[in-house]
Amino acid sequence: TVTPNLHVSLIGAPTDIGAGARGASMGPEALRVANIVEILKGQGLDVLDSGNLFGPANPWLPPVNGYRHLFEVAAWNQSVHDAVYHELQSGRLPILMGGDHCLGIGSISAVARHCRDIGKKLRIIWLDAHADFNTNTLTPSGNVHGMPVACLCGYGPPELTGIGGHTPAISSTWVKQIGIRSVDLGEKHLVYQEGLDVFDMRFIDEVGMRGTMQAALADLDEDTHLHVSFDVDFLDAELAPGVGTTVLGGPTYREAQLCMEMIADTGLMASLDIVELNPALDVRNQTAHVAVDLVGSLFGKSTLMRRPQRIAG
Ligand code: B3U
Ligand code: MN
Ligand code: MN
Repeated sequence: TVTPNLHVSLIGAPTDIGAGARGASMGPEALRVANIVEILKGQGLDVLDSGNLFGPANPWLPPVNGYRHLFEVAAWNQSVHDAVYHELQSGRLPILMGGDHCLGIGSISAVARHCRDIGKKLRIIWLDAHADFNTNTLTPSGNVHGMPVACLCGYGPPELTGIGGHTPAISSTWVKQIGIRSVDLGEKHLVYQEGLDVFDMRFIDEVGMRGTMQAALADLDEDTHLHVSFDVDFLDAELAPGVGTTVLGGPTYREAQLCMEMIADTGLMASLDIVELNPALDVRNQTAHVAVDLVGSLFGKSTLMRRPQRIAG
C-alpha cells in the first residue's frame, strides 16, 4: 500500500529569467499571500517554508544562439536542482514555487537523480497549455520556458541537459502532458518524433477529464515517484488570467479539480512545481488563489470522504 509523504517543503525561486513577460518572479510571494502554507497545514501536512533561493537578476536581453539569458537560466536551475535534491534526500516532498517554467529543468533533473539513487520508477504529469519542447533552432522566441521538456530529454545545451549529472535526465516516455493547446510547428514535429504522450485539449474534449487522467495515470505502480509540473497557464485563460501566455480553451475549474483529485487518489505524488504565475498580470491575486485551491486538491482536499470503490474503475 502507498503512504503519501506528509512532510512538504516550499522552495521559492523568484525569477522570470526564462519567460517572455516580466513578473513571474513575484510568483512565490503571491502564492504565500494566497495562503499556500495555511491551506496545506489545514489539510494536516507538515509544511516547511524554506524561503526563497537567490540568483542573477534578469538583464532582459535578446536571444544569443537561440537562447535568452542562458547563463542566468543555468545558474537559477543549478540552485533549484540543489534545493530540490536536498529536500528529497531529507525525505521531504519539495514544492517548487516559480518562477517561470524553465525551472522545471533543475527541479526534474533533481527528481530524476533521486529516483536513480533509490531505484524508483519516475513518471511526470506535465500540466500545461504548451508542450515546452522547443530547441534553440525551433524556438520562435528564444525563451527557455518553452524548452524545459526538450532539455530534460537531452535536446538542449550541456549547461542545461547535464544539471542532474546524467544526460538525458529523463526518457520522453515518462512524460504525460495534459491540457496542451499551443505547440509551434517545428516543436510539433519533435514532439511527434519523440513519441511524447500528449493528452491535448482535443483528447480532453472527446474523452473527458476522467478518461484522460485514467489514461495518463495508467502505468503507475506502488514503486513510482510521481512528479507534477503545474504550469498555471494549463488553466483556461478566463479562470487564470495571471500568467504570461494565456491560451483560450483550457480546462475549466471543475475539470482542473477532477484532474488534481485523480492525481491525489494515486497517493504517489512525491514532488511538485507550481510555475508561470505572474502577479503583474493578475487581477487581485485571483489566479494565485485558484492555483492554491487546486494544489490543495492535489494533496487530497475534497468535498467528502469517499469509499474507495466509488472512485475506482
Ligand atoms: N511555444 C512558445 C510559447 C510558450 C511556451 N511556453 C510558454 N510560452 N509559456 C515559445 O516561446 O516557446
Ligand atoms: Mn510550461
Ligand atoms: Mn505554458
